[in-house]
Amino acid sequence: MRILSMPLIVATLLVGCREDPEPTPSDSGTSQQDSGVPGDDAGVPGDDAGVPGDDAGVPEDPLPSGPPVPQGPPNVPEFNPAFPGQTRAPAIQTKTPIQVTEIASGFRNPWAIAFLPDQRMLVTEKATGSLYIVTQQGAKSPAVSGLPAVDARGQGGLLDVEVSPDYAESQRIYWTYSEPRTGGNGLTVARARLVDGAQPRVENVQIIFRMMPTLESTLHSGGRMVFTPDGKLFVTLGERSILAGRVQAQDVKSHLGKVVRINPDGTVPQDNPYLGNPEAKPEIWSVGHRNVLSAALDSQNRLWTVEMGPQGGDEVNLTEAGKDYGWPTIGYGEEYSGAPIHQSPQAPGMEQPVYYWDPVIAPSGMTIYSGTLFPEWRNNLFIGGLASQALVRLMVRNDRVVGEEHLLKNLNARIREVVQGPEGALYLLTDATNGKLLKLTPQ
Ligand SMILES: [Ca+2]
Repeated sequence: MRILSMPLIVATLLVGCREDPEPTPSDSGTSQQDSGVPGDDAGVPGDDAGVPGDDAGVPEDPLPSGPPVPQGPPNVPEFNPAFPGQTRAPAIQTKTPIQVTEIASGFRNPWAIAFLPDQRMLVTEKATGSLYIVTQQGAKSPAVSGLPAVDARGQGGLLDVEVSPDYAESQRIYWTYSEPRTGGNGLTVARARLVDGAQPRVENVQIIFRMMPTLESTLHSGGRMVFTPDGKLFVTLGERSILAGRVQAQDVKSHLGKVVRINPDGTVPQDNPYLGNPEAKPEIWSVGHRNVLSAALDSQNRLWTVEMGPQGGDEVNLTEAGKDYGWPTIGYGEEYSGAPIHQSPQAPGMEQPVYYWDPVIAPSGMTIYSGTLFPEWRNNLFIGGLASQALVRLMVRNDRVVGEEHLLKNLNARIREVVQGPEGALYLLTDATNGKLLKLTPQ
């Protein structure tokens, strides 16, 4: 394990991070143009935003003001935000000096981290379909045996992993993957008992959810999972990118382009929002998503998601039961070819994102900070940025984004995953053929 201050780690991390596979169209976003013009001021909240913060009774600092994070011009300048602060919030800067520690490296395109009760980590590798147990000192187990085969092409492979809330009794873990199937592939959720030890394995593998219908596509798998304190499991899904899938994002007879909510055994909670519609897939929680790659609960246990949008259309959504988040009918972006997708970014009956990026950050992974190591980060959203090669921090007040920061730009690394460890540090994975597991603590 190496402990490096921010300037020193740059040289270390430059090695290997340029070996990335060619980004897929929806990952590629825009090239980074830090010298670009700040853009218009549409995202700057006005003086009317002097709202109380999340923590009642705690005096808040004044809301940030000033220019946004430097970024290129918008891809779709003709679309205007629905409200002030919906994009290009004022740039903010973390005051606490950050120490970046490299715990381990040599992961081939790692995707997700989950913490075991003893602070060891489960780490998935997307393309190899391998799962590892990694200690805080960086020791990596042999690959856990017994996981089913994955369709590793494109954005498929082994994706998220979660530790069951009752792990101490059950030793259960959950994972998502692109499952090879007759007629194509699809996002599947499995669970099993982890048998720990020198040669770890899983036993009693059970498939608890299959995204349907099966289609032949290597794109837009979604795949993030979030357990809730009331014992439910959210799973985020994509619409497979191909036209046959994209149109199903609005179709409740299909799982494509949805967030779903299931019980941990795969059965349907009896308060799910579409149970009154006999044609609807009963697992559906929300509709109209493109490719949801980030999900986390806030301090009120509400589900926030970030979805990979088209060119100029990544969005943050407060993802509520039975609501329609618009894709592909509305949105702020355009096709990567530059062709228009939407007549308008807004429509009655469809939800507006809390925030969007044009140009995109290419999001993946998210945590909402609740630790004590960085008090200034409390309740902030942290989102991994792929094309943006940044850890994106959003300051939120009253469900509006009031400040944005792009951290770790000097690493020049695609950030795939960000999770908060039990002690309040942030843990990251970089997306590269030599992917790294990093830890952020105060210096
Ligand atoms: Ca949307």
